[in-house]
Amino acid sequence: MLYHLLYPLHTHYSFLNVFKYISFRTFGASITSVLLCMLVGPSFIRLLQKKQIGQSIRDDGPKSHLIKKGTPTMGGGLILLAIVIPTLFWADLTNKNIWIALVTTGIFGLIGYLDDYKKVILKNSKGISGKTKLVLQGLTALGAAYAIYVLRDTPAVLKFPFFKGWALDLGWMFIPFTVFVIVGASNAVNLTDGLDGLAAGPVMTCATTFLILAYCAGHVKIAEYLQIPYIPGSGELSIFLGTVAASCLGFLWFNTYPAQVFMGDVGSLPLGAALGVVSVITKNEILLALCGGIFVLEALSVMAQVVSFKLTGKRVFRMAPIHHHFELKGWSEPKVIVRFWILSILLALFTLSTLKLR
Ligand code: 57M
Repeated sequence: MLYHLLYPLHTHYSFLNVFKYISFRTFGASITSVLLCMLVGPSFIRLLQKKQIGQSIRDDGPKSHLIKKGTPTMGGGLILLAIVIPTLFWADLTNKNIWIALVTTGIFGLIGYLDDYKKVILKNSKGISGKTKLVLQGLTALGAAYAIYVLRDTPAVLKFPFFKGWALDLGWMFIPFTVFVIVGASNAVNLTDGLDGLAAGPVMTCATTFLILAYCAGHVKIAEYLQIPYIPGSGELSIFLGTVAASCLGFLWFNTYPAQVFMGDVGSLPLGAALGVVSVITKNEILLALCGGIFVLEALSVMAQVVSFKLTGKRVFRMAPIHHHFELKGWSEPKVIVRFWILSILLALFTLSTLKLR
């Protein structure tokens, strides 16, 4: 909105020319997002406490989690506010990528809200059924995939890091592949959100990494120099990703160990979907799996545990997802969290290095 209101005035007030720059508006949106979280956070948490929106704790989990009973949850509503409002405020609202990312994130947030509402407020521990959740996520991702496919400016190909010349033409397979990426990313972040700040940290590093990737892909000269696909209009996604990273940073102020609030599905599902949809628009699906390696590890640990238990009756891990395995090995919760953050930062740095490695 600011872009549309103030940039046209640069002919009269030259300093307003700064609103033309994506970099400036990304910083503006990010700072707005963090401040929104920090300022609104305390009253948001008090509201959750007043409405008794507290986490119930399964008794089959790590015993150390029982103390967390009643911790306010659904704090993801604050994250969504800190993404949507600053993006609407600072981004170019004629940019189709901004709307695809915002609408997808918003609908996944609604799906998460419905699940949390049923679990926490209606006290139905199952929430909405796994099948219903998957169908709603699939339909939303299908809409996003169709919009990206129809509105794309470049061929629907899968790009590979390190092999810049390679491009796999997906054709109509682009649609189901995109659905898999968005739904997979959303649920992987959801599974990861099982320790204080364990999801927010890696989402922050991934969003920051993709902010840089989106900026490069949207800049014709930089894209040419780095030999990556030039995706017209993808640079504007840096503003959206800046709010995703900044909202996680702001939320982490309250979600860090010992957490005052959990994000709930209303936070974890849209955060994963946001990373998924941006990775498809910028043709970096494989880099998402690399940068989001923590999410991949968490999801694979569950798959391995369930398959192994079903086939052999034996567990691969002491408990899945893998963060619980380390807890049961005797690592303190902060130790598990910070070590996963360290791995996430290393994966982000390696992901960025692929821009130059070819
Ligand atoms: C998402 N939710 C946390 C919180 C958060 C198939 C199976 C692997 C599914 C999985 C599952 O239920 N996943 C759901 C993870 C939950 O967090 C809430 O959920 C939101 C995210 N969706 O925002 O509202 C618990 O996580 C802890 N937590 C924190 N700090 C945070 O900042 O401490 C969350 C955020 C919270 C709190 O304790 O209650 C979760 O873990 O459920 N199931 C599991 O992950 C369970 N594992 C399991 O069953 N493993 C089995 C098989 C099926 C793989 C096995 O290993 O044999 C574990 N989770 C729980 N109890 N709660 C272990 C049992």
